[in-house]
Amino acid sequence: MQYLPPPNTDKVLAVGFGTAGCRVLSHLEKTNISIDNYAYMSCEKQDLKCSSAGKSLFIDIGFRGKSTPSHIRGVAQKYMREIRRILSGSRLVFLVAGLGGSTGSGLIPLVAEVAKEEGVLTISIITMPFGFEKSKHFYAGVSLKNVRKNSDAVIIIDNDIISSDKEQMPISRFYSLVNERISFALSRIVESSGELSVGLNSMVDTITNNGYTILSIGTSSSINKAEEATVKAVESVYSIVEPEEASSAILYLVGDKSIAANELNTSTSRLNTMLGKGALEVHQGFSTSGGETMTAILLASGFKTTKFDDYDPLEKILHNRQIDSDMECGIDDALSNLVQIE
Ligand SMILES: Nc1nc2c(ncn2[C@@H]2O[C@H](COP(=O)(O)OP(=O)(O)O)[C@@H](O)[C@H]2O)c(=O)[nH]1
Ligand SMILES: [Mg+2]
Repeated sequence: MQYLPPPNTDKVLAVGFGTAGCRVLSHLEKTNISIDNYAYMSCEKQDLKCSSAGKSLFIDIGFRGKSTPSHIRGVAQKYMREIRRILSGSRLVFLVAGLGGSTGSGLIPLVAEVAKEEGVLTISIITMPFGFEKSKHFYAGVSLKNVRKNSDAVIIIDNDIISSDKEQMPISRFYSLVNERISFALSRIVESSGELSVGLNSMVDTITNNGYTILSIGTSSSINKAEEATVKAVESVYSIVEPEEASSAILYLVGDKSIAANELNTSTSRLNTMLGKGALEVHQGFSTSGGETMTAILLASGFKTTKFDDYDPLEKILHNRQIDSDMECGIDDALSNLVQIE
């Protein structure tokens, strides 16, 4: 009997969930990054308009005012066949969501679990809520833990950090700018272009290590701009994780044609003194297609915990002992109020 391989097993898929997930993914789609297929899933039809050529799956929760992540996960059980169909045949999937709301926080851990069952390498890319969005922290913390359990790698983007220099900007432009930055950073690392490229395979190698990965960006126009941009990117990470826990990193510099070899050298040496315990494995890339301002894109990886783990108060009380396998279920409304009386 002739052996026929399953169709499209070499494909790379990206799926966006909820409002933030769909918006970030649609920005990424516009960068022409080397992703073969796109899919969008949400309970709000508006989010699915982000999709141009991609597939979209509307999860119909009816007309409820406020929903919860576990309720949405429950409704999504009816769509399991469609979800498996979207995932099947992919070698690698990027799952993208903004945690803290109900849709993304509910769906991303569920789909990560299904992807694991289907044997698809799963990289979750998540944004964490702003510091002022206190009522969103609990759902985000619980979801983050479940995402990690079912993903081969988790890239965390802190909305506060990625936008820290743009707080004065009108809110209508704000999310769009944040999303542009995220997709710019990820596409530069994944795409195999520039004078020295990193590429998808090296990225996957660097971040699949059972720890969290943090994405940050630093910019500078000073004389030592490569080094200063690098230092800024690393310092952002300090507020989220324990820097010594880093085991690997990707540093990608984008500047103009005046980047000198020794600048790359100094930036990497500086990175080694600031992250890890002297044995940081650094992957470097650079491109001279940018402007006068130097941008350092950093993916730092291997962190066992982050400040966001404290967003789930149950974790501290129970120390990894679970009430049941779907912990939010039934108690999530009561517990989301806990955050507000801290
Ligand atoms: N980076 C980014 N974050 C967003 C965007 N839209 C919403 N968020 C944040 O994402 C979190 C979840 O919100 P949302 O995506 O609306 O929830 P969901 O639709 O229920 O999954 C909140 O902390 C928002 O501040 C966006 O376009 N970009
Ligand atoms: Mg929404």
